[in-house]
Amino acid sequence: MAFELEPLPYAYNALEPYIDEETMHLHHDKHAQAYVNNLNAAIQNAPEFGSIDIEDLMRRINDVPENIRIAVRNNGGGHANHSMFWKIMTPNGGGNPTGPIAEAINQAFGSFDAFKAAFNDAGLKRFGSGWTWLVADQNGKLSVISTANQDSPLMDGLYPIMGNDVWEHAYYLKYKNMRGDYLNAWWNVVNWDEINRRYQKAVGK
Ligand code: MN3
Repeated sequence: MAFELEPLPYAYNALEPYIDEETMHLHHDKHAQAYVNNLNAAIQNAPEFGSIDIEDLMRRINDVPENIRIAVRNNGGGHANHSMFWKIMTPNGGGNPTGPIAEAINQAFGSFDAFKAAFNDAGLKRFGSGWTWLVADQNGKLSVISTANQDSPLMDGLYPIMGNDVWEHAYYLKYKNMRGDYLNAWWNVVNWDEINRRYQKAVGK
């Protein structure tokens, strides 16, 4: 058994003009593929971890043998994070949130605008590479956090409802050093249907 990179659920140019085609090719076919390849290489000698769901693997990171734990944390985290990332984006996405997540965001943050500002701020302030997240804890309480590198919120018992990748590979070709512009533009491709699906999975509704 091995982990596999799923194809993008849309064309490489489908998120234009917000995310360019060349970035999507490099990001998915090279960066995301490398996490999968490196993860499979790391678990070669721990095959009991090769046949579990990638999210469960992240939850159980402390059960992974110590000699491969850092490789699994980095590359398994990369695989888990990107598997979510492609799906929570869609052409013709964006706009105001819909469904249960809209209500939950208003309750937790006061308004969609306040939530967006907190999410973008966490992404902007992440020094170096990492992610900005909307997560739910085990009681369903929502918060915005940021993680470094490819660390997954699942390792801390938090469910990643949505996250944006603030590694330079996600935006540098088009946005150069302007991470804030990328963070703002990204809301135009957000897939609220998928985010609602993840929210309901997180809170069991
Ligand atoms: Mn990435």
